Amino acid sequence: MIDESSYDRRRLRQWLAGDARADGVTRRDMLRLLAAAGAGAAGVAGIGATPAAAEGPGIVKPIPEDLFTVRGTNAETRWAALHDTGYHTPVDRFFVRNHTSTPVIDPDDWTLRVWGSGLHGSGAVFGLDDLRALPSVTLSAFVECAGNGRSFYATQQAEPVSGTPWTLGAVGVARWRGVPLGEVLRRAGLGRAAVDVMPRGLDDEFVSGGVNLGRVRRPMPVAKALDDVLLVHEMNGAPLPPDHGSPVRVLVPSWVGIASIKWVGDIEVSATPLYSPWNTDFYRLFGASYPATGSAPLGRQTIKSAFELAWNAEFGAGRTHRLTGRSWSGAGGVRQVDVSVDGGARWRPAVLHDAPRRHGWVRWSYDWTPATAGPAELLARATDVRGTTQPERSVHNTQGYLFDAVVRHPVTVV
Ligand SMILES: Nc1nc2c(c(=O)[nH]1)N[C@H]1C(S)=C(S)[C@@H](COP(=O)(O)O)O[C@H]1N2
Ligand SMILES: [Mo]
Repeated sequence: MIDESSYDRRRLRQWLAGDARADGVTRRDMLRLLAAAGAGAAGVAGIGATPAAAEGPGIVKPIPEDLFTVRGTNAETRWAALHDTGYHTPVDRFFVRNHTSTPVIDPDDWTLRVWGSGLHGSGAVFGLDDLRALPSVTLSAFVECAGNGRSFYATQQAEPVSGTPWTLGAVGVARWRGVPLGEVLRRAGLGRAAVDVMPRGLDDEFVSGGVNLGRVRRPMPVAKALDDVLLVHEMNGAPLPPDHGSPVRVLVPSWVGIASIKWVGDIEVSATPLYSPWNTDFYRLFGASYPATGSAPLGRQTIKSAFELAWNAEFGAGRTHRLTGRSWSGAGGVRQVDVSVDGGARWRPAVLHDAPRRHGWVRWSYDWTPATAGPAELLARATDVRGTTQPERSVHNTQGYLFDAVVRHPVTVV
């Protein structure tokens, strides 16, 4: 297990000593981080700039209205569209989160360069065939945006947040196949001095608030890179599709989606700590409940539940309806789900259709016979294998990350 706050403090000490690199990170961010390392120092409580709006989503696959809600450059899965699907989310309804747009990369031209001061020699270059020739493993895991559920900070808690106003559809579970990142790093000459590993995407540079932040990239500690991270070339038994990172993406199981860099083109392995805007300005928690200088960079996802239902779905009174949904947690599998059909007054257990699964979700169902016509609120509350239960309220952060509270799902009984 990586202790992220001690990791962060160590990096800051190294940066102070002139040992850390931070290309594309502003002086303001570094000052904020340095203040975070000191006890109670005043800092700038910054809100990361919101990604620039695009004219339309640069997404390659069809994104029909019955399956997706378009949000800027992104497409959110409609939960009702998952109702009749199996454990894995089909590609035709898997959410897409793009900082810019999907690049179309010829797999024959693609290479992965592994380089940096954390290697013995000059590094290595892998083509797709080289990568596929290495031993691959298969893993079912969710990819979920750190901001999934963000809109409920505003709608349920009356708290403003910045960023894409996702409901609960910025998550999907796929069957990924790929090569352990550790295998590739070792073949590239991983040295004992390596501390950080930073994959970078081949998509366009990301411009935010008029500032070019460069290509999407985010460092992770070398211990995490060697643990369970994959370089994925297949999704649900087929070559990785363009929108999900073709030909190769990183998969960091159970971590916030930004860690799983798509269209990876190079990986820096560094003997000195690395920073990028994606672990300084973005993907940290800022707000009244956090140090003025922000939390440690986000790692694991939180716990959530969703009904496989449209908002304001209609149900006939006096008949029995089988409600279905899914719950998941970045801290291990979900072991129990309780449902309330009366706005949270009484709770009864749902029937689970999957055993708790690390990195995955559990499907569940609940039979409901509404007696009288009128509006109702359905609630689902998960408990994971560590005993963590979804709270009634989420602790606010300015960028609306890691929403974990029970969502109140409005329906109408007719
Ligand atoms: N190169 C690159 N990688 C990226 C992104 C991106 O815009 N560019 N978006 C990240 C974010 S914020 C998320 S939530 C996931 C989304 O993965 P998906 O589009 O396959 O669902 O990809 C991550 N990897
Ligand atoms: Mo994300």
